[in-house]
Amino acid sequence: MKGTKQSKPGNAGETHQTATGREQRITTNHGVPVSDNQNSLRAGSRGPSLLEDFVLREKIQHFDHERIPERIVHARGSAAHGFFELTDSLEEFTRARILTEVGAKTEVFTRFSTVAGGAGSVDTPRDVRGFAVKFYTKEGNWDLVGNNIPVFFIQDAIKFPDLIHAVKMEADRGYPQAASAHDTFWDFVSLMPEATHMIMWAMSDRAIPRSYRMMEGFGVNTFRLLNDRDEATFVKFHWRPKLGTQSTCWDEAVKIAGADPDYHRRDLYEAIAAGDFPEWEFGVQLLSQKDADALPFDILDATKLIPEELVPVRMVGRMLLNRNPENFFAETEQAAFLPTNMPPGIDVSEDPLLQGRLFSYQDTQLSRLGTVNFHQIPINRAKGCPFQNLQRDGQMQTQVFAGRANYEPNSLNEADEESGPREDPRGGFRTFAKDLDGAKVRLRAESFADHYSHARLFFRSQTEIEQAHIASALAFELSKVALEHVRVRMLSNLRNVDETLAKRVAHALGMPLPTASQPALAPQDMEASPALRIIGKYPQTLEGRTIGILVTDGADGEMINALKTAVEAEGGKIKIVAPRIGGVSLKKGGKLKADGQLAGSPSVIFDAVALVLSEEGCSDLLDDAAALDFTKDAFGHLKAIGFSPQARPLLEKAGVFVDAGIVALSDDPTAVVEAARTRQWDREARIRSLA
Ligand code: HDE
Repeated sequence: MKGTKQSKPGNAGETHQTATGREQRITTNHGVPVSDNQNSLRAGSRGPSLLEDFVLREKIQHFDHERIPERIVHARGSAAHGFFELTDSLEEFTRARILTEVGAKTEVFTRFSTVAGGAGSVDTPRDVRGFAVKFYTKEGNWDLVGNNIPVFFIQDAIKFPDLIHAVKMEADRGYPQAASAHDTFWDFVSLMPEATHMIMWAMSDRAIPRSYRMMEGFGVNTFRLLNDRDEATFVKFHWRPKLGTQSTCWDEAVKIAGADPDYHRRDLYEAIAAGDFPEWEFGVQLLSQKDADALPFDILDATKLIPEELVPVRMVGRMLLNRNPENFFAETEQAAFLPTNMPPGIDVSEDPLLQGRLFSYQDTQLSRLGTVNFHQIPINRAKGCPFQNLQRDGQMQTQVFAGRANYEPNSLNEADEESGPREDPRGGFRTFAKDLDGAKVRLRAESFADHYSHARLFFRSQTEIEQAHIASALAFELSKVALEHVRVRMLSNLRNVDETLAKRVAHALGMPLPTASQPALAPQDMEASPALRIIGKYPQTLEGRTIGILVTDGADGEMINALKTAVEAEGGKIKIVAPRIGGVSLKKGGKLKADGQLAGSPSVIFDAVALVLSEEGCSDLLDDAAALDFTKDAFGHLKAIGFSPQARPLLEKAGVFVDAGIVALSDDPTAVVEAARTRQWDREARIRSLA
């Protein structure tokens, strides 16, 4: 039998030493050592493979089954480990120890996600973002499964499958992926006026975040806190990012999708790996039943928010994410978040959206993770408080429960046998004893009938720039809707939100303004809530921001160094972009390594840029579309641009005109730092026609 043995270089010995010095050899799943991981067993060196080869079969069979169904919503996500620390006790309102033990640190696992796209879709579509936190508390897991938008599209869980069917790729054609700009989504929401408030948020810059680290989080639904005396207080949960809430520009988000589909995933992973741990403050809005009754809307209706100006957000804790998962599948993919995971002292409200969620999340894990024992997967296991009950068996049971005590009550202890755990009437989870009466009905409460006041409140609370972005996003999305009657219906609804908004969108679409639709309840004007804005609120800092420096051969190394020092001193990062990945030769000699090659590192992936070019280098770049796009896009996306004097011709060819964000580096290479702390909002009206 002729043939040679194919083996991997460096793997010639019988065993392999790992980095930690442990001797390791490959085995089958059942522990049998494998002698050859390169060649399958075959009849002769060129003959067919043999069924007998259990090593090959096991390996391929495992591979064939390595995927599990992706989440039906929120399929694409990224997560990190960290901790939660309470800074202010809520003892008066709750007996949940996680909210009463000031200074105690509780492990968390937090997953951020998009909603509509599949697991392999891009990170930057216009979409809501999931913000799910699993707290491993001493009294069992608490999953606060929220979003980056405090309200929702629908009031009743029974409409959720319709909403998701409508937004996901259309049933016959299988597209568009991860996009709401299509017929079926707008058909559905235009027929569901209750969605209008959420539409305002989804069309705002909140739906195109700059980073997972720069998003607010909200529990959305109203929950209850229960104290020792079982007295209830309504609560809304909030997360506030330390870096402020920041967004991309729409054109930028679209281009990032091509330049780096993993933009948010990479950003989170790299920040944590570099020790820039993202942090959020944790806050609560607390309301008694009396407070709730005094509000002009129903707090059980998830399409409404409670303006902070009416009920302030009390900051009581913080969350720091400081460890990346070691295995994406085992941790991020297998994490199962359930709104029903609540420690004693936290309880649900009668919000009909939340009520449906209480069923769905537990249920969906059965098809996703395949077993009722998904709570035994390490990422889902209660850590602060090991679970013990009398549930037994089931697929993938990993625990070996000893003894006969799998039922209760029992008196096995009287025979000196293990008798198993017992209920805890005082310390265990208790439900708020809400008085209920009334007939069984399928009715939407009258207090849910106002569909436009909060949409109006949100729109009118925005800055002018943010209003223009909402109007433009509506015009963009509706322009992708081929069914004209859907566009008309949406415009009719918008007239109930704000007359000028409807006019602007109609004008941008080139359509006449239709008559307003008839609202179930006439919208009310509410006091504007500046807290709902983003612009003007985030901290002016380079923390979390990256400056891309485009360099060529002959670039001024001292200028680059001075800029680098200034940026890093403020907590920012720089990345060197060069025409070739090998880097460039500097003016005074020496090489500068590149972090990215120009064509693969467009300016959309940076927060600000600098062009540090030599005269010859600049002249070469004048005919390079990548260099022109780098410059033009940085300008178009309202970014600061620092430049060496030799870079002027490139700026001119790219159509850049001078404003506060265009900064010469010749006198002071650090001069661009101030402008790089934010976007140049004032530039926008001069370069883009917004609706
Ligand atoms: Fe979810 N949602 N949802 N949702 N949701 C899921 O559960 C559902 C809603 C949210 O990172 C699913 O484990 C219903 C609101 C997040 O793993 C599923 C309704 C909010 C995540 C499900 C809602 C959310 C999910 C799919 C209407 C903000 C990702 C996979 C009644 C408060 C969690 C899974 C993660 C995931 C059902 C509405 C947030 C199908 C029925 C409102 C962040 O069970």
